[in-house]
Amino acid sequence: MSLFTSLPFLLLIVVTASCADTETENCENIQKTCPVIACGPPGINGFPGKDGRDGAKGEKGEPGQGLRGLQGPPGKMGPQGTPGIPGMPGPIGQKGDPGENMDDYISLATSERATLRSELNQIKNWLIFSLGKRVGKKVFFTNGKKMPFNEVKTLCAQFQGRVATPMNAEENRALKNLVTAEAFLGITDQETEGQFVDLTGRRVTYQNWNDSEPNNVSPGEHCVTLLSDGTWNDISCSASFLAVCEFSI
Ligand SMILES: *[C@@H]1O[C@H](CO)[C@@H](O)[C@H](O)[C@H]1NC(C)=O
Ligand SMILES: [Ca+2]
Ligand SMILES: [Ca+2]
Repeated sequence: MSLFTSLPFLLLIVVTASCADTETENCENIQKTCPVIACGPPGINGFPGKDGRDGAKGEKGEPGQGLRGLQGPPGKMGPQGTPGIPGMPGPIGQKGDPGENMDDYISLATSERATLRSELNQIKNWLIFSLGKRVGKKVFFTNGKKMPFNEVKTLCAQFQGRVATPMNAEENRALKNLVTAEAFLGITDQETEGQFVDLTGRRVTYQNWNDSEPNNVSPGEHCVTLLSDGTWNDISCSASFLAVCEFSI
């Protein structure tokens, strides 16, 4: 609202304030105090002026003092959410402490070894019971086949054994009880006629020849067999007899 347009309204306020003592007061008194204004009948009210400017914003009021209501019951549970993506793997942990006592492992290994040895011995016993003959720390096995002496040597070597070589009467008896046919022994006089050695070249100290053996029948007999009564005979190495091997146990 401009100053000019508001001037008549301001003047009117001044007049009203100055002449507000009594409504019925005579205009002569007004003339004395308001010489500028001509005396006449009062004018009719003008139109209301335009709205004034907005005043300055007031201060924030005090918070209201109404009573707070009681908390309501919990709402219904919502639907289950979808599972999140798996997290990243965590860092590798520190190396753990060493085992409490190495002796535990050693004693475990020792007991396992004892168990294995025991089971292995049991299996050896089954084999000897059904197939072989044990005498001292030696066991005799035969495959029941007949072949020349060189083949018997090769066969026994293939199985980490040796051609059966009785070293005393007990071993000779065990061997005789095993076989059911004439069998080669690991004894020859191939190197020196009449000088019988085992397959390591040692002179044999135990011998059990049949009557009038060894006779080295022409053209020469340089191998030895065990006869059915347990006595020995010198014979040709190229003839075929039962293969029997001996193994250490
Ligand atoms: C042992 O030799 C004797 C006499 O030479 C012979 O009669 C006998 O049959 C031989 N024993 C065996 C088991 O061959
Ligand atoms: Ca001979
Ligand atoms: Ca002979």
